[in-house]
Amino acid sequence: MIATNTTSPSLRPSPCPALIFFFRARQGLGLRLGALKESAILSTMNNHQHEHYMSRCLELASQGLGHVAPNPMVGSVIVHNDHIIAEGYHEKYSGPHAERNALQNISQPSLLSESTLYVNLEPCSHHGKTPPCADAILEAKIPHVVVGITDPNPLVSGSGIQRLREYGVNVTEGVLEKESKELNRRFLTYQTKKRPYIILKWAETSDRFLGPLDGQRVPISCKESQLLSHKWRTQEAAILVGTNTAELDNPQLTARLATGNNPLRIVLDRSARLSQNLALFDGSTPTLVVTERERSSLQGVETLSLPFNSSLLPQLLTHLYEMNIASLIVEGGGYTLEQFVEQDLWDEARIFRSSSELGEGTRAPLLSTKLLTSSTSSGTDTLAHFRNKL
Ligand code: AOF
Ligand code: ZN
Repeated sequence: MIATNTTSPSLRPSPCPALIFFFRARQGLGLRLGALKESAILSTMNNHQHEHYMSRCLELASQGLGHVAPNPMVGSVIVHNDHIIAEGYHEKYSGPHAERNALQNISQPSLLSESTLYVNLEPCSHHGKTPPCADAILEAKIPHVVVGITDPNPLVSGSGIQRLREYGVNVTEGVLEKESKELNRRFLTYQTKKRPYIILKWAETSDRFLGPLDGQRVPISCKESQLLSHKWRTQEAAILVGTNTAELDNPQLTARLATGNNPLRIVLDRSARLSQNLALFDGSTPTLVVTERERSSLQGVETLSLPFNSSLLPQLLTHLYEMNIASLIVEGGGYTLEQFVEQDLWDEARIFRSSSELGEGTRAPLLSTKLLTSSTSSGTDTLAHFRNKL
């Protein structure tokens, strides 16, 4: 759905000094000429062009994956006469936002007053780690802004668009809305559900076992799938396993086969029984131990004490939200994955299915085939992708 505004002149906010200057400059003849230019620009822009430039925003934004969380991935392009004259994206957490980066890259500032700025997320209106993007747009005198989706962050939540409109900027909303939501599904879940976006990941045999009954570690997925799962680790803020997996598989849970950041390692250790010698406690990257005990004797780890009852996972997820962790990948084992599935605490599942058979073993969790969204190949494995209802 695409919506374009009309401004409400009765609602004038109290502007900052820079905006007063801009606002005065737009009074009288200047404003009328500006309005003429705006309508000429708008009439020549069609939906197809809007989608074309918005898809470039999404492409730019996606480069922020693994670098900007818990912030959203945002890209922006500035268009003059159907040509991109500047681009930018939110490159790293606490760095400048997409719109400011695009404005920074402009070589002919005189064109801004006849240009359209595209951005896949509503420009912000709050002073966070950076000043409001809506003000930067107003100061640049850009007459038309095209937005993908509104920002659910309660500090913004429509007020960025409202601010632009109040100062006479024409705002078109909802361009590539579905695609914009898809790209920022982690951020949207984190902001609206107050918990990280949860991805379940496992590898199963063709007869749907995770491994043999004796808990021995048997490689199931192929090399390509392993490389892919390391790449996935660089894209999420945290990775979680249960006690048995930590003990029997002794995983490192790092992204060592890929280029990028390691996620925070989280291990459930109800009775604080895990040994200091495990790879998870090698200090190479931070680990959080969740236990029922008041403290654990493990060195060099953070401990979180929670009751291991039916509210363990919701409580843990709330803690992770408070730690600014916007996404979590759960890599096993069977019991832990099952808990997330049973409590319907998952958003996405990525399952590698190999051609090998085990005959017996630990059963893989079962997801409704109605939730299967794609089935592709990954080396010699099949990668099944599931999405939980939104
Ligand atoms: C935008 N453009 O590129 C991004 C936005 O602490 P800060 O200043 O970085 O603000 C973070 C919030 O700003 C974030 O939660 C989201 O609401 C918005 N992110 N907004 O206009 C951007 N990254
Ligand atoms: Zn911003």
